[in-house]
Amino acid sequence: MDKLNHIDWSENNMTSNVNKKFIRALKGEAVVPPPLWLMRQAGRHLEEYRALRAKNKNFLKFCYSPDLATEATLQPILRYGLDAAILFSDILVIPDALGQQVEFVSREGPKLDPVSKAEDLKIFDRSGLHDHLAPVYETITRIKKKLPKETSLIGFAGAPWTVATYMVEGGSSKDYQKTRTWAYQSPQSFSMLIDLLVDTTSDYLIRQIDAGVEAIQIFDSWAGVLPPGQFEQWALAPVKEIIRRICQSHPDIPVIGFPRGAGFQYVKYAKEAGVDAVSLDSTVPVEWAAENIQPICAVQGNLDNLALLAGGEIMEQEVCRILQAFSGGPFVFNLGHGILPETPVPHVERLVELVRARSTQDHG
Ligand code: 1CP
Repeated sequence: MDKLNHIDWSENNMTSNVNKKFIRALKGEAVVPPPLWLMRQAGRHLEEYRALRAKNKNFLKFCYSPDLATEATLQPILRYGLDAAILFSDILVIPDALGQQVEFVSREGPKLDPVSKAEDLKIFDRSGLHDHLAPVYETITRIKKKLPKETSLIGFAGAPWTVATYMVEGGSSKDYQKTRTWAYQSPQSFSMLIDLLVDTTSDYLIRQIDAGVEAIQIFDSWAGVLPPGQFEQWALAPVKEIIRRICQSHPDIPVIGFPRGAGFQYVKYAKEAGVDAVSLDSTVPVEWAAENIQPICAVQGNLDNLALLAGGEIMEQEVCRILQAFSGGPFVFNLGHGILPETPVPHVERLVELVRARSTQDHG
């Protein structure tokens, strides 16, 4: 890992955030070459992660172990020297902290004891939220002590809509039928669940910032299944309210919104949610986004995670296309969705090399 020699590993704590490449790009600067991080950069594509994870079979316990979560967060930084680290945790710690039964079953994914009506929400108890999530805040403190000083730390949460789908469906879903039917048939009672998630998610993110994260990403992985009116009500409005609350106490912390699959609605979201940046999934045409979104806010994305998995010439072409389209404005290089576990490490190394090798002239 010779390439790490140039990195300054002195304590990250006292460094001003605003000079970091990643933060500058989120605040609207066209940084060349663009800062780079990858969704799910920590995780199963790394053998060191698989080895660490083998030490704790229970995924939630793993997330709540400051030692293990700190190490998992730092692993991709050590290996690739990326511009931002993302806190190792999961979006489902919120239902877990509220008292819903949550379990991660190996090879099947998350399983929750589902809720389906207003009455069911009575089991949720916000009083112990921060005690339950204290290990996450402790993890942030530890990461900050170990992170290279030019690397930013991203905190995150799931958007209320996406977290609600897991709480109502009882796990991953193909059609979100239960959640969407509840939202159509009884919007008042469904909004009680969304409001609860707005309250807890805002508090949780504010605590993450207090503990030291320098930017926030809000993952709305399943926003794309909502038609326009529903998107506005259940994806856009709750995220807007969370960002309003974050801004009240921390006006300078940049927020990235990721309404995955939002299509044309990305524009409305970029204009109205209060985000500093939007993360674009791989279906968004880059020229369209450069013209219609980049003038509103910074953009992040949008390499197809399967192009990264495939590697070779096609990956190189795709990386070039994205860099060319976005090089004139504020941009953070990333994938359109998380790294797949089967992705070979040399493909990621090549990607980092390609993005870093770019200069303004290359795009001229
Ligand atoms: O076996 C394992 O080790 C678990 C695999 C895994 C990992 C590495 C899960 C289970 N979660 C995570 C970590 C994680 N999750 C991170 C931090 C690591 C990083 O990004 O480097 C983050 C930001 C998340 C966010 C997350 N969890 C999202 C939103 C982003 C996205 O990918 O859309 C979602 C939807 C989840 C839920 C989740 N967590 C894990 C699984 C299997 C699932 C279900 C995914 C699905 O329904 O398709």
